[in-house]
Amino acid sequence: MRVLVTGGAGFIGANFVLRTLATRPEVTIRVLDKLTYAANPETLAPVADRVELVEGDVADAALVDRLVGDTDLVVHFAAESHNDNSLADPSVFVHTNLVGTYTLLEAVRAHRVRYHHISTDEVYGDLDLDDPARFTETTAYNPSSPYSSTKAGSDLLVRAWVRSFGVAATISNCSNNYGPCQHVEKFIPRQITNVLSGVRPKLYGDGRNVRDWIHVDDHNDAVWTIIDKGRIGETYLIGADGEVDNRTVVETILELLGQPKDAFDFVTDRPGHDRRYAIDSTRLRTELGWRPEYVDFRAGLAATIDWYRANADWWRPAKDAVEARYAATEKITR
Ligand code: NAD
Ligand code: TDX
Repeated sequence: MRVLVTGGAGFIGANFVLRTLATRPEVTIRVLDKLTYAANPETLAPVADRVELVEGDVADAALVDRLVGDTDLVVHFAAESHNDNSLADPSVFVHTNLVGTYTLLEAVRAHRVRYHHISTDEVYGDLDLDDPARFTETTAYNPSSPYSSTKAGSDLLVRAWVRSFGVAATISNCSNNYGPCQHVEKFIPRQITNVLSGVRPKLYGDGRNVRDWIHVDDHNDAVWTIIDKGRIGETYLIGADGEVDNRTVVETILELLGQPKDAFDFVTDRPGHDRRYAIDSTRLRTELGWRPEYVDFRAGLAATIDWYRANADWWRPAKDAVEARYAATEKITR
């Protein structure tokens, strides 16, 4: 089976490539990635002789048409993925997340190729801290940021291409991922690498916002479960019952790294900051039989810390530029 993985040099896509090659000998992989600031081709170095890395844009129709015409399956991870960046400059989010997805859909439509669309729980907006509800496949879309609204738009394009043109697609909306090889701009790697660099972790707002954490390998196993067994045209929510507030995450990182639990700073809140995300993944579990392997968040976090400690060469080159970008707008509040 020939698989085209877009965004395969980014965090989740690269983990998908590594895990797929380790577990599925029948699969050959080609990666299409623009190699933006978020990519790190070093992640793919261990499998460089088994993966063809094509540097290019998912919105390049001629290139995408050629690559899609030569594959059995497209798994579309490529995106501009960081909310804070989308507040500073939404334009690339519209280009990659909307025009890029449209371009892929036209190619899979023309070549009648199976397509799996990677999306996020952020399309559903947010929940109050005391709301017992969780997101399901029927929750109404209500995105808050330029990032999440372009992801929501991309999901709707997929649904329309399924219904109008009979494209063979599935969609998954996953909660917050953590694990090895995540860019240091994101919350967990930023705080781990801050502590490893002797810098205090930075908590937005009051630190009470809740995210529903899932290990990247569990996400990627769920993606294969949906590709193997999912119903065409359906959406599946992926989550591992991992709700934790941000302050607890930072305190756990500090504790695991032998620092006082209060050795962090509160900083300016993110504009429009979503309060809470929570996934109900009953459909995926009951219909397709998926279960997460990482059910102990603290243990998964400890393993992730070990990875960042052992792989400073991987993250150090990006760290200073990321912190300089944050420092331009971030003020310590208490
Ligand atoms: P990432 O930012 O780490 O990686 C994105 C990759 O896409 C990078 O390698 C980048 O170079 C590539 N890319 C960007 N623009 C491109 C373009 N125009 N053409 C080709 N390649 C391009 O992102 P991630 O965290 O790995 O997220 C991957 C996917 O998973 C995204 O679709 C994201 O919305 C979704 N998602 C992420 C999370 C999470 O917690 N990180 C949760 C749910 C869903
Ligand atoms: O320094 C920080 N301090 C802080 O308190 C950073 C970078 C973040 N935060 C907070 C904001 C969020 O409440 O931590 C939480 C997680 O932040 P991010 O890592 O930026 O993730 P989030 O905005 O929740 O979005 C992530 O999950 C869903 C991914 O970046 C998206 O691509 C995915 O769709």
